[in-house]
Amino acid sequence: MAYNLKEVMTKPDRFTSGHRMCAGCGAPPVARMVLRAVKPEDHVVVSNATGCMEVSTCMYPYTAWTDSYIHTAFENAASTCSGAEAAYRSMKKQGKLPADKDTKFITFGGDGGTYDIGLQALSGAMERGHDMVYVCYDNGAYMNTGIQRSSATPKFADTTTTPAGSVIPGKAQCRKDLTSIMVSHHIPYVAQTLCMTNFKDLYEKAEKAIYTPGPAFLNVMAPCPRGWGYPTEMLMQINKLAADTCYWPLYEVVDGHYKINYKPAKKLPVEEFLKPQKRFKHMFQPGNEWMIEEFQRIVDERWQQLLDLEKLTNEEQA
Ligand SMILES: Cc1ncc(C[n+]2csc(CCOP(=O)(O)OP(=O)(O)O)c2C)c(N)n1
Ligand code: SF4
Ligand SMILES: [Mg+2]
Repeated sequence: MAYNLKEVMTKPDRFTSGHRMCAGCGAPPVARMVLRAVKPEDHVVVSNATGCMEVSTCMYPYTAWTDSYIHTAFENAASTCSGAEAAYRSMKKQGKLPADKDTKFITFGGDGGTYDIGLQALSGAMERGHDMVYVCYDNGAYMNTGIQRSSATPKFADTTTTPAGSVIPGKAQCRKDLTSIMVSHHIPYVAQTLCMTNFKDLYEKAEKAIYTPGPAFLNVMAPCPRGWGYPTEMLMQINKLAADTCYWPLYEVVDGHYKINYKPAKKLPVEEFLKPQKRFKHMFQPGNEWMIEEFQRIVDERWQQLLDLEKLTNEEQA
């Protein structure tokens, strides 16, 4: 059925308002739209790694989650989810749970909890083939504890552990390409997305991830106004600029075949994405033009690689 935002918005909120995440934060719409993709009759077990999303949404005795919810430590969010999935499967076999009731297993983790600390658990759960979805909301730093760099932080970003100044130009290393790492696990569904175009891309990818049997991984860019330094009302513009500059390409990999879901009619220079963000302010100082040039080169190379992969993996199929 064609995507219809009005219909999607009438579905019950499984991630409710009243949470304490900041205004202009990119993470709450991710959780809300992913869970909207669950059929109303299905039940969900959510496992959530510690981080902004966890600490701000379930402050006892309140919770923003209407499904079963497990707060897990940083390093084992995926193991917790895969363990719950295995337990449900076993209980169904033993007749302890109704065979006709469908439960979906979804993990939410930040980039620190996913790219870095929980990577081993994530890799294991995906490789073992559990029927679950892992959603990384990537805000490019350990935001909850004060904006420390992670392996998802882009090169040159100013963070509290990579302060841009006369000694270093912000983060020295390139960001890890976790989506590619997950593709290398040869799981049925891997996708990268963000909130734009009335949430269509995110919703449709969440639906595919949740209803494709076996493991699936979604990497969702989720800007943070505190750590990125943009005005709160710019959230959706920042998302759009990330896609239009090809900084954050929207693509999916189904059984090894790449599909780029959004090819901007006019690919914008990456400055357009960098400029509204204070974490990249130093890149616009006279003498630092080389930083923007290098950032652009990295973005262009990765975009070209994706175009090549799309061509290559679909030629093979033809
Ligand atoms: C093993 C461990 N190390 C450190 C912490 C402290 N800690 C809690 S949340 C957090 C940052 C989480 O970063 P990320 O996963 O990117 O989520 P975000 O806060 O950015 O949403 C840290 C370092 C912890 N809870 N457990
Ligand atoms: S600090 Fe950033 S990631 Fe955390 S709730 Fe606020 S805006 Fe969201
Ligand atoms: Mg983070």
